[in-house]
Amino acid sequence: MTPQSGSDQPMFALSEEHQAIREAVRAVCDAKVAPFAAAVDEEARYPTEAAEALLASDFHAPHVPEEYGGAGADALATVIVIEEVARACVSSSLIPAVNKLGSLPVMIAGSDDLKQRYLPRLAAGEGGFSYCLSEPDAGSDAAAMKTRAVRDGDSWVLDGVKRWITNAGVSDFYTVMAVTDPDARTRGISAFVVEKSDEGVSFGAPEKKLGIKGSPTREVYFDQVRIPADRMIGAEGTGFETAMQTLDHTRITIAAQALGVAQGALDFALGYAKERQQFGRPIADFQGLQFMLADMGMKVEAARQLTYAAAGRSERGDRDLTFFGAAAKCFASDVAMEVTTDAVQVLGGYGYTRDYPVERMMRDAKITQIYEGTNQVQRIVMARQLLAGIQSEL
Ligand code: COS
Repeated sequence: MTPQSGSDQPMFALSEEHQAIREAVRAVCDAKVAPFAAAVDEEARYPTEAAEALLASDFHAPHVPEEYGGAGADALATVIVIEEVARACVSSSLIPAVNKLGSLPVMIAGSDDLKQRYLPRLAAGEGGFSYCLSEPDAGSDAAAMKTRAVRDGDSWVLDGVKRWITNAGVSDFYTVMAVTDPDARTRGISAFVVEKSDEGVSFGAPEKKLGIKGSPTREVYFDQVRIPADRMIGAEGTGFETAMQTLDHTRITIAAQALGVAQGALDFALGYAKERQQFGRPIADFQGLQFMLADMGMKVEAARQLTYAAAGRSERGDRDLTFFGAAAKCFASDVAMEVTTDAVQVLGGYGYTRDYPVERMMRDAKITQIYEGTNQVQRIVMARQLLAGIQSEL
């Protein structure tokens, strides 16, 4: 019997809707994001132009479902949005990526009331959403957090410090993981929504970073922050599980950033190689360069296929999502580092200067190997899934 796909749609191809989303985002990015990327990096300033353009076109938090006033983009469409923004400016791609990261705990485990209270405001652009898990001494070992939440009548009172918080100070809403039972380790952690305007919330100085300089990263301080008990996300003690489930989905958005910046570097290197003349002809004529470009293109495409396959798992909530989320993030970010470094090499001395965008892309790519879990943590996650016998669901 001959296998049939059962539709006119070619197998493993994007739908017309997904292709249309890519074209729409690319048009916005070409006009309103790419032209400011170098200045945003140079001045280490918030990408205001990109933020406004993404909001105006409903790409700032595309994952919010339509029932809450959002664009209702599925996981693959959200990946495409983030990929395309990152192709132009990685700092700007953190706007849709972190809005998903911060709000997903509410979508996964929050009460209907919490969803109604926060998701429409996020969709309308009335406030961004950040995610507060890491602390100065709790990075890879996230469960070692010390931020405390203590029940007092109808309130919880939070005390502690979160570190490496993307869009801290810019976002109005924060998902905060805090210890509610110090004796129960991961089962003694709970998740809460904290607002920037809550008394006792403040922010540290912006970190001086190697890359993604347009995306503010600051500490968040909680000094006796009293919030109503109904701001807890899900049941008491489920915060760590919610945090890990969230990362299963959002590590794919980091893969999308990595894919986007790698594609941006490849596109620039291809154009340059055709223009740049040495020994009386374009350097693209030389096989040594052609082999590099071929490897770059091959790796980008492999990263894309794995990332899109992972997005399908995220959308369906497949059993093998944890493996695929970690694999896509790890693989695509390693590819991004290799491809952006090779792009600098293709441009030679010019690539090493800030007159060209590839050194920025190389610096920006590095963070994708580190945040939302280092690639060493991703390998721990993958190995545990393999050893637990969780098979790929083709
Ligand atoms: N989905 C649902 N539940 C999960 C889960 C997942 N993906 N991963 C872990 N859990 C649950 C486990 O099932 C376990 O529950 P029980 O106690 O009921 O058995 C609990 O969470 C603890 O899991 P585990 O024992 O694996 O926790 P560890 O302390 O060993 O931590 C790692 C595991 C290292 C994977 C985790 O701490 C991690 O991902 N660290 C990196 C954090 C990170 O990405 N930081 C970036 C912050 S965002 S920039």
